[in-house]
Amino acid sequence: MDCIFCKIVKGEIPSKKIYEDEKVLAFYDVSPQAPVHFLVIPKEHFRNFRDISSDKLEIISHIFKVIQIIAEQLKLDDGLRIVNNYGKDGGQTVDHLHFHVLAGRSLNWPPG
Ligand code: DGP
Repeated sequence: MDCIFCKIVKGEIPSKKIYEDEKVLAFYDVSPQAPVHFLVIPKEHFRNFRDISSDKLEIISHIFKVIQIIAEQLKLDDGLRIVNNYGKDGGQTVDHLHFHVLAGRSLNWPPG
């Protein structure tokens, strides 16, 4: 499958990894929008959050557990933002489910 993030999971495209286990990979975004900006992805290919069948939804809680672990490791105690862009209007550009985690500066709300 021609998916950039599947290639990152397989090591075919290099990435700056923060965390990895059997289900999930976290790595720094190539185009950071904040001093800290990383992505957390399932290793299994889901196109987006709506592509996850009910019996596999536990991957979402696992991803949030991983974000808790990384927030602790990186000491992101002043706050952070978790973002999932979905579809054309949501600004999704890579069709492999991913959560952005942004931190290290005060973030604007609402987003543009
Ligand atoms: P989104 O617009 O929500 O689909 O975000 C996709 C993000 O993926 C975007 O912030 C840039 C990042 N990205 C795309 N290609 C690569 C890559 O090859 N390596 C890394 N580290 N990040 C990538």
